[in-house]
Amino acid sequence: YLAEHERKMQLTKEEFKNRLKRKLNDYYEEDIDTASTSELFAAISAIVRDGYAPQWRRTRIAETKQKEKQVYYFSIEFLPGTLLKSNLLNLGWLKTVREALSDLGLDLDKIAEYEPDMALGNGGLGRLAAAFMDSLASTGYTGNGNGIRYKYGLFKQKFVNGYQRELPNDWLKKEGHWEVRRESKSVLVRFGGKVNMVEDNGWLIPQYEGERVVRAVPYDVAVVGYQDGLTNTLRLWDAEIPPEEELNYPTISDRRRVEDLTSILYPDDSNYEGRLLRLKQEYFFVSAGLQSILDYYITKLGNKNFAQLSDYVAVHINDTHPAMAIAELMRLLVDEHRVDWDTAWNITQKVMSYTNHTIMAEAMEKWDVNMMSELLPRIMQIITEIDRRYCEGLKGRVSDAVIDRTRIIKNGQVQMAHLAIIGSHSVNGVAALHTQLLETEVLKDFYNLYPERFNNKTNGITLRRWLQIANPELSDLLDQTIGKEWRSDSNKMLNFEKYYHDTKVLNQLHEIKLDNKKKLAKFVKEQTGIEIDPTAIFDVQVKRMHAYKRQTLKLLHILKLYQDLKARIDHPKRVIIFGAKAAPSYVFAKQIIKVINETANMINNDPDIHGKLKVVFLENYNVSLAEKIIPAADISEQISTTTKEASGTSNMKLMANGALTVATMDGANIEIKDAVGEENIFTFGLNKDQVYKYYAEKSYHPRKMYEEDPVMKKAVDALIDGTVPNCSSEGQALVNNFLSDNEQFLVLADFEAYLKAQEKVEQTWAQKRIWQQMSLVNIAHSERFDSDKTIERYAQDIWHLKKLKIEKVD
Ligand code: 26V
Repeated sequence: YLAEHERKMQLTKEEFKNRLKRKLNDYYEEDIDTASTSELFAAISAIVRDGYAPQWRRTRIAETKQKEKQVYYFSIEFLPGTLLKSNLLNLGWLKTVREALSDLGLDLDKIAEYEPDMALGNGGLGRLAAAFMDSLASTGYTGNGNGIRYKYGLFKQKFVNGYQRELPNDWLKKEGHWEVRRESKSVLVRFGGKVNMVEDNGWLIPQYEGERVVRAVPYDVAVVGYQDGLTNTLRLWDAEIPPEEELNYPTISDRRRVEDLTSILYPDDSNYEGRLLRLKQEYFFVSAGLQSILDYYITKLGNKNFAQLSDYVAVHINDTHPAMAIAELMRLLVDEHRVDWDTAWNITQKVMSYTNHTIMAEAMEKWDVNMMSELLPRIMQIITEIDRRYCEGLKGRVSDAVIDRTRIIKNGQVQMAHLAIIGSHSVNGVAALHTQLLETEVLKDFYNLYPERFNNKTNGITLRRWLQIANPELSDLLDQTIGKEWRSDSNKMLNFEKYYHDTKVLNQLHEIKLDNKKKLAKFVKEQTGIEIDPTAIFDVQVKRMHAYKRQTLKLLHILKLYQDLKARIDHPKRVIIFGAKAAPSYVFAKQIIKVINETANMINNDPDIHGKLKVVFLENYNVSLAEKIIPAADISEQISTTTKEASGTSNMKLMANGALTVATMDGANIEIKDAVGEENIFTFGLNKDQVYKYYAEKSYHPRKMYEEDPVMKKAVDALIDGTVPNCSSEGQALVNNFLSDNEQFLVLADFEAYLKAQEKVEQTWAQKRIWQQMSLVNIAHSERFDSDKTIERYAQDIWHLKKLKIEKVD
């Protein structure tokens, strides 16, 4: 193993070149000048793995020695993107390696492009989990990720005739993986069969009959902390047939069923479907994770006293998907380790904490009791008992109606959010407004019962990725102005505000943005053939395609601009850039994609408007594409219906890169406004009370708005009067939706206010200096959304962690 100082000091360019030569030779019998990009990538990633190996080992040793409490972040999604550059950055090697490669006539960025995104997540929730992994290691806390090693990541999106097509994302096929298979840490997970309770020494224990046993094999990915951070572990589980059970899986389809367990990531993040395979996945990774935690507790920590478990272990439930952890921990404690129920329940509540990521009713998980009884008979018994005791405990203390509304099992379904709240000591929302809505609306009954459990933890982002890696030019400017300390201490970014009147810095900001826009323009040209002008306003909306996020409001704005330009009403040059995947089964979201693509095609090819407006919908939005788009954005579109976006995180990334936000007062947008001040953001639209008033009074009548507002009418009509070609049925579907009294997202209600906000954008754009000043303020204040800070708050308030001390080794 390399010693610490060796790791840091001795990776000179020469040493790196030697190691590269050696690896290429050992692995492929190639030289640097004959190696392919994939071979170079594999060799460099191997050097990086060697680089963090000693630190990874030392972190593990320190953990067992110091026995500090550890958090296990249970999440059905982790979305790290690519790891080469972030591992290099965190090791402190990025600059050296970039320069060494450049000496050899090689380009690190080109080689890094080879790496497939680790896209084991849909969007915000999975990306947040990855950010938290990075921040835990970087701030010095031992945190472990626990999830699923999906064979196929989130689907690859293609457009064919403007329609979304989904292709498999076979990310494991490529070379140079970061993961390490740890077969010795495998555990067994049981499904189905019958359970009989039998007495054993006065203890009722379950006897299983005819159940299926699956082997969970962990693949560990190192999470390298920044500079002197720790190297933690993201443990992803794969399902295999246990060698000793081979005979019980005689047919191909039997075997296939085991493989299927970890084969696909469900690509829907908005609509709950009670699919059996999903339930299997949830139990699979939860059970495997908890078993390995208890194994570690018993063997490594040498502890059999489970009453102290919460002094050593925190388990975090990321949305409801892992909520079965509560029942599974009860099962392990009561059945396997013979802890009495009350003690076990006490331990479980102290160990577990839960984050809610959405208030959308259609995304709330509820499992059918029959399905669960069949797949997980013992777990269902345990949940039934938890529910029985919950109801009994409240009887006479609160009204029957409250008990009925909050209990876990109702109408033949298991309410997973209720299980998560009842079985844990902390429930948090992901932005101030979201938490407030949980307390006063969505989870009001629970808040009345357990106010002390509720708390807010506004989301954050890894500035390391979104600034240091994605925007090296801006990072350099920060170095030159405020010094380098911001890279490890984001508070220092506030000092950037001191340059508010510094013309030179403001101009540099402008130049950097222009440069990033040129790069993106080149990429857009290569990808789509569309020419875009880097001096135009780059107006960006990147996030999942969803009705509540209202890409449709942006679409209506585009149509209005187009109609103006056709009528010789001038506007500043603008390029609208979308990136968004739709869930494959989400028909309306796919219709929006088709209509936007046809609108783009029409506008981009209309000579009448002299290229003053362009619309670019880039395929396959993912973390890597985000790293290209976000540094080039002038405008950040955050236009969800107020109350619907729990937090949002693209808003934070765009802000950090100097884009100005156009926003409804939803999610974390409110906190962005608080940070930068009203004068440095463009806000608009209905507030939460107005939104709830429409719902309560059923007073939303969009057709009237449409009839009375000729500008709105004209923009909406463009979708059905033949203006936008080749999408009459999809256009009609959008219009029917806009005009329905049941349209929940109130698109037309915000139309006029949105246009006004966009007019203000245009006026500000004309005042270049003011624009740069606003941009500067946004960059400076993005420090507030550093996920290192978010993680400190989780560590203090929820998990009660202490930092690990890593001994320096010579
Ligand atoms: C939900 C569901 C519900 C139906 C079953 C499948 C499934 C899969 C994933 C999800 C997660 C959706 C929740 C989510 O991603 N929420 C987003 O979380 C971000 C991080 O907290 C937050 O910034 C976004 O506002 C919120 O939409």
